[in-house]
Amino acid sequence: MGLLLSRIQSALQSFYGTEARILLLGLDAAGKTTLLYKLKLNDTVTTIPTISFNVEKIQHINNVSFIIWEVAGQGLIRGLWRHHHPNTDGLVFMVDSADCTRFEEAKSELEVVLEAKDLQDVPVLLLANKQDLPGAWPPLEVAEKMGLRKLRGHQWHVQGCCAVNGDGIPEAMWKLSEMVKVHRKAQGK
Ligand SMILES: Nc1nc2c(ncn2[C@@H]2O[C@H](COP(=O)(O)OP(=O)(O)OP(=O)(O)O)[C@@H](O)[C@H]2O)c(=O)[nH]1
Ligand SMILES: [Mg+2]
Repeated sequence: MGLLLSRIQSALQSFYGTEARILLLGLDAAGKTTLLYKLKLNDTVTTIPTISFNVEKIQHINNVSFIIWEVAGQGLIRGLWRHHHPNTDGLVFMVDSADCTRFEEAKSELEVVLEAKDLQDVPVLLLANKQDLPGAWPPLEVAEKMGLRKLRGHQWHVQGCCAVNGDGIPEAMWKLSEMVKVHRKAQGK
């Protein structure tokens, strides 16, 4: 009976698509809000630092719709991140690729996030943002600095992007949708 139900559920999912809950984290000023509203409105909005969180539903990309939770990145309020961990299907971690002075801080925060019990196995998309700025580090080097090359037990992908003009975002979201599907399947969902 359980097998039958799960087959019906996966048939319905391929018809209606999957809904994925995505956690969008990163240090303050990495570009998270800019990305969220680029995705939602296809527009570049003027942002102010997020105080708590923003949440938006992004319609189907590759048959997956995303509920994206952007949680504030400022130091004192990073403690909020853990309240958003449960039921996450994918983690997007955003880094300002042009600010190498904060790579170490970003790496430490990512390590803490990846240790969380609720986030074991979740796919990780590293967005090496602000590739338009002079001196931006190449995506693979940002991944190296974030320690992702040594990450085990998670699917991961790094994508260079510019949240302001949208470069790299479609490719990133497509890859995220693929990783979420693999993750869901592995969980038998
Ligand atoms: N040049 C450039 N600037 C960017 C890019 N993405 C974001 N920014 C700018 O970076 C600044 C911070 O962007 P936000 O989107 O507010 O950053 P955030 O990660 O949401 O920050 P918090 O909400 O404080 O955690 C803004 O001035 C954006 O316009 C990018 O790809 N290139
Ligand atoms: Mg923000």
